[in-house]
Amino acid sequence: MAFTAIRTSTVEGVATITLARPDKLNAFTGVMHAELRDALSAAEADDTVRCVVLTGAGRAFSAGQDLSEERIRGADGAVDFGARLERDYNPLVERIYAFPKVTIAALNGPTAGAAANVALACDILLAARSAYMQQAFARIALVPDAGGTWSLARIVGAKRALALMLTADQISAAELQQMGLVYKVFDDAVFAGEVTAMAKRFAAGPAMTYRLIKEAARASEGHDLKTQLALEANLQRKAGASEDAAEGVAAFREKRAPRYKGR
Ligand code: LHQ
Repeated sequence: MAFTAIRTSTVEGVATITLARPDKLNAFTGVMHAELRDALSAAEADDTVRCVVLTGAGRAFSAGQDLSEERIRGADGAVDFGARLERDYNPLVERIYAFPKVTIAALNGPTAGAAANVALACDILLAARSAYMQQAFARIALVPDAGGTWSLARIVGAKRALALMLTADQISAAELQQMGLVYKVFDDAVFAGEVTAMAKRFAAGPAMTYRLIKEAARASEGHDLKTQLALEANLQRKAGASEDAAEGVAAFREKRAPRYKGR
């Protein structure tokens, strides 16, 4: 596929999708969204892909919506930002959130506006030490979107989430880690290598079990304990019957590394 706003590569089970408009800090456009949809479909359909990494080219992850892109207008001719969300961001966030393979957002630099909340839809966020995240919306008199008003509070608590959204402060990688928004921070010089190492770990892991773990984690958002316990029993039944679980237990007994097949 010939992309213009992103780049993709697949190496050893890891599909890397790179937002690639570095001159504009990888700001999102309609074209970028369309290409992301194609790239995610390709990564989902390719059985050899076990892990997807989303990152940015150049010095930023992404500065969010491209503020110079032509605006969508409603039937009355008025600018309609809601239409942009409904057309592009909302489906993207839902798609990433429910993606059946492990997703990593690799924050290589500034991560602002909608880009921050697209990243938060990924399973694991890794950050370069120089990276920061900014719920930049209020600075330009906009409301946080792309799921931020939902996900932030669930991760950092309601009060901190509201402060992040109202202040639009730039939050350093170290603070992001303290707040639980980012799982690990690596020095810039080793960041790319560390991201690849973690992605490869997932690519060599039990893919079906990862899918079930994600299903359990996502479903828990709306469940009480009793419902979740029942779901866990069902998912464990599936995982326990998998070839990978038999291999995992055998490898443990034989004191060797497991060789997972993803089923
Ligand atoms: C940009 C952008 C950008 C275009 C940097 N657009 N060019 C969703 C749907 C519908 C409607 C509206 O909103 C949304 C949600 C959103 O995401 S709204 C956008 C939220 N994002 C922002 O408000 C962040 C805007 N960017 C910034 O504040 C700064 O660029 C940050 C703080 C991220 C980085 O600052 P610097 O490191 O100083 O870089 P810079 O500002 O010099 O940017 C470099 C270039 O990238 C520059 O272009 P130029 O031609 O002058 O070199 C910027 O204009 C361009 N750029 N963000 N979002």
